Amino acid sequence: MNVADGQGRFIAFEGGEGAGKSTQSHLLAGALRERGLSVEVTREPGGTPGAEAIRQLLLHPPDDQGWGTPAEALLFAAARSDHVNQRIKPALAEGVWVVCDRFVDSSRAYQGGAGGVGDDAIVALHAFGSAGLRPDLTILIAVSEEKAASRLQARDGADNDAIGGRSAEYHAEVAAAFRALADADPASFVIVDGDGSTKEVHDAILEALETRLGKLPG
Ligand code: T5A
Repeated sequence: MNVADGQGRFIAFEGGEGAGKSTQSHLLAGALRERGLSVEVTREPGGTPGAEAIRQLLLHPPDDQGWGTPAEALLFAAARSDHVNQRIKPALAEGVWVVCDRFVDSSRAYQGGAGGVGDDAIVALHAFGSAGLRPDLTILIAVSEEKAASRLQARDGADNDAIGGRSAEYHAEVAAAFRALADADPASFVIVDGDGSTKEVHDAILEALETRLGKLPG
């Protein structure tokens, strides 16, 4: 398969906090642009004004009680619906590549898995809100707990949002849920080792992308 066919592709990055998703999203977008492709980088929750407003509510809830997991799942799904319909689908329709820092598999791992809402509920919300849109490829960046913790400590110190600040057990369940999703659906996912240097991880991502989607131009 040749990806220089003028059609957009939808690439999502997944993984826990500090895995390097945001860093690698921008590096991948740069590499694709160098090859003459038109690329948009976006993120979840967020990516549109409405979804960015919901992001604030989710990561900084208005009261100490925070959201219950079902409400949290609904808010993520609402943000995603807006993002998909206002931004992702129109970009893909114009032949633009969309590189997204987190997508529905984050809801499946956090709210569905670690939060206990269950996968069926998340998939049903996604079917309703976003017509079940799946990325062409989901890149799961897997890092050791120690690496992620030391990167986050170096960047954020003790600063945390409402979800990032949850217990180590919660985050271990998230990591296990991501791994289980990827193992169950190898056609959708590629798992990349994120423990190496930024360049090593970037090179591994480019190689995986070409193996799975086809040779890039240039
Ligand atoms: N969430 C999200 C849900 O619960 N359900 C959902 O459906 C969705 C969509 C979002 C939160 O919401 C939750 C998950 C999250 O808790 P966020 O801030 O958007 O929050 O996402 P985070 O994953 O928390 O973002 P992070 O920035 O913490 O993680 P990244 O993007 O994986 O990491 P990145 O690239 O910013 O790198 C972190 C630090 O490490 C360095 C970077 O320079 C940076 O300082 N770094 C490296 N250092 C050495 N070697 C490397 N290879 C490095 N790669 C990065």
